[in-house]
Amino acid sequence: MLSGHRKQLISSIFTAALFTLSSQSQAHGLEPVNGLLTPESVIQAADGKLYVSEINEFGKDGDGQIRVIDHGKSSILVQGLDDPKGLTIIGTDLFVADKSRIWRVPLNQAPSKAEVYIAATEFPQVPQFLNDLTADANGNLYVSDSGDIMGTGKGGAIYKITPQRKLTLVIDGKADPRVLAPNGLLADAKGEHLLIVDFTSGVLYNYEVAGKRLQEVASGFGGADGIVRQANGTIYVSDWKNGKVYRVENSKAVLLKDGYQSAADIALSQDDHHLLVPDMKAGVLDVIRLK
Ligand SMILES: [Ca+2]
Ligand SMILES: [Ca+2]
Repeated sequence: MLSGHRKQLISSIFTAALFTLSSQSQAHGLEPVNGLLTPESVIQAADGKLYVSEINEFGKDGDGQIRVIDHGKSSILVQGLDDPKGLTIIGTDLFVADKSRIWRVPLNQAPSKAEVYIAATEFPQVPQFLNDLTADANGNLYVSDSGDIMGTGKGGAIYKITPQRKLTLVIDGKADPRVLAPNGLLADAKGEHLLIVDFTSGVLYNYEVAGKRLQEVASGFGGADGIVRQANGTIYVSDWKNGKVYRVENSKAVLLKDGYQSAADIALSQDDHHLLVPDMKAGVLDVIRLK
């Protein structure tokens, strides 16, 4: 038999454990967020903070910004950007693709300041629509230029930028006519393969960098936007045009969730089991629990 005192102690330990569990899930801030200003992309840092790129008015320069959501508390990290889109983190630096240039925002400095990392003139041709960013484990950045995405739907390219800031063309429509308006990118750790989704064709490709081989993985992703891959290998792709998110299964697009106005550049949470979906036109960041 337990004494009354002991029972009470055990019960408070149990309560404390429950409280810790619930505050840990809140600590990740993984609740849907409303009132965002045309959010395009999201990323969760190792410390749990969420960074969201906000285009604000599309085509208007200077009103774009990066929002940070820390334990559910929202604030503006940097302002004065144009139409910021893809985000990636290397070490303590946040990189942002913004129309024709790439910004670097050191996250270990306060107040935060965006500096131009790669200017428009450093590309072999001035980018028309820089879109997604990804990084490999060696610190190389990859960026997609979706070209004339809103017009002819082609003219895109993908570039690689080394940690020494050397920029090279990876692939474009001249090298392979299937490259139309590349949008979502995902590099593997060694930078040997790139997953690419094309906004115009809705096709998901695997690009073998050394062999320069572009292979179709699956199709039917509509106005394909973001790509992520869970640790177990499952790939998810968002469809901006049709407001849907798909899982890739046996080389097929299998619907995971629909009903968004425009499912933009998705991200995985640090725990690998939540999909973060910026619904650009709705101004909402949604959270989908994954298996
Ligand atoms: Ca803008
Ligand atoms: Ca995108």
